[in-house]
Amino acid sequence: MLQAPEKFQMFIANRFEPGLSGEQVPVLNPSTGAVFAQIPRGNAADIDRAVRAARAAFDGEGCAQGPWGRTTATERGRLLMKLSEAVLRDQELLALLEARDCGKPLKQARADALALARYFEFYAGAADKLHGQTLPYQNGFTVMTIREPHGVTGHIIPWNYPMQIFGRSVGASLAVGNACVVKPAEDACLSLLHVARLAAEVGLPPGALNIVTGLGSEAGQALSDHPGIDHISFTGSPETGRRVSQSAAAHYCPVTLELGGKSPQLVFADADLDAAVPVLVNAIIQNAGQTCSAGSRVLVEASLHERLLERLAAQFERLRAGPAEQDLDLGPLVNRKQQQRVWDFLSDAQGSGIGFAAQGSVIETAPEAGFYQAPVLLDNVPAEHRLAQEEIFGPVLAVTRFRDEQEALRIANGTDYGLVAGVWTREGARQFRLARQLRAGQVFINNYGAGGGVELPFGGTGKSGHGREKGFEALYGFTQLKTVALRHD
Ligand code: TXE
Repeated sequence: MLQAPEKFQMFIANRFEPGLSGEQVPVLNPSTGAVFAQIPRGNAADIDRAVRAARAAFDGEGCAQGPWGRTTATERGRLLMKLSEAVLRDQELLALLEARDCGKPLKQARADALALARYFEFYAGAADKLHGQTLPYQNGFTVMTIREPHGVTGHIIPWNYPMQIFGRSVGASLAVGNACVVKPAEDACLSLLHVARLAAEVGLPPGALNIVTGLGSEAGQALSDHPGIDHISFTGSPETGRRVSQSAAAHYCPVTLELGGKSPQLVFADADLDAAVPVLVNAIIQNAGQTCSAGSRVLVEASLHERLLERLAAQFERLRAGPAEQDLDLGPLVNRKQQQRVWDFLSDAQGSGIGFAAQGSVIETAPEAGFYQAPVLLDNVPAEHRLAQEEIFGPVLAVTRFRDEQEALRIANGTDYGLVAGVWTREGARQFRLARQLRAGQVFINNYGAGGGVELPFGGTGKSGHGREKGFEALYGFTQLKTVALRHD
């Protein structure tokens, strides 16, 4: 018997609510293509209610601060620590929700839940360690700087790593005392609604965290337009990022943008291939290539090309994609649109005579209506071709040859993006030279962290966006600096 789709609700001021329009958005399981849940189709009025709840938590009435605005840094740290523990307790449930909602293999979904707990833990510890300074000035003055929260922050979260991106942005923002309004992606919000339940359970006051579900063009747009929002952090496509920036600019709202990349890994002839090959492969198949920091280009020194290609091809041939719960190398892509996008790039490769050097497979029992894509290794992709220039966001790795270090650098820096880069070489001076010259927010030498750990600042340049999230650095972005000059002579 067919089960009716489960109905989820949005979260405003610590209450789950259906949304004012009463309309729903269907939620598909990417592993089967079937609808299994519904979420409220939030609109501008729902966003407005959420912003008001957040403002009441932060500002309170009249001149008094609200219950969240009044919390001390230590209290916020303790709450975040409790939230981290609650996430760990419910890790398996969160992983199952995420696997069903986004198609992630279970081990990836579990790792994401663990990372979410780790973000809350990290920012719990950081909450009361964000200091201002005292500054030398004229005689008879004491001058200090104070880091203050923006007030109410908006968070537009994509579907590829909902828990991790929520953790890095909402965790840091709550730690410094902002109240948050979150608009998760329509394709992936169920795990975050459970985290909201946990936030209320551990004692976050009503309005400190609000989640409005719905479509990007409606709820997301309304959030970026809302004048009650004091800062927006957005992760998603460059096109939507630009639109969000334009809307925010209309009310002078600062924006942090993380817009993905076309991250290169440079492999020189002296590289340790045993160490490099599994990392190169994982950097493109993790989350089926739907990772902003995916290592989607391998640039290889010509003399190593044949040997490296052989080893990459051998690994690609063994990769298998299948339903999330089977926990194979890859799950499905998130939706039909993403699958079509990858197909378009691959047919372009065929049309341009770019060779498929190797392909993995989709297991035979995978449901036909699921959004599967076998991993593909493309060889000799010209550096100017759109396959080497544009973000595919699927399990497609483009290999391009270079003659020498200068050419490698030119190709690596030759896209509009600049998020992450990897370098594989044993030569020390070259490691340093490239670390300095590569246009990227993160450079990994003889490893590749796909964004790195919770502790490492992350963000890009150019079309990859601006601002830094993660690590202690994120706390600066979620605060503004006030200078106080006190005259006492
Ligand atoms: O992104 P969108 P899409 C890239 C990746 C992918 C492509 C398209 O290349 O193939 O973008 O994905 C919300 N105002 N990345 O179409 O539209 C939307 O609801 C405010 C890279 O899914 O940018 C979702 O919550 N918000 C990336 C979020 O924006 C709006 C992760 C992202 O959706 C909005 C995802 C609007 N007008 C995609 N329209 C990364 N950097 O990791 C949509 N949204």
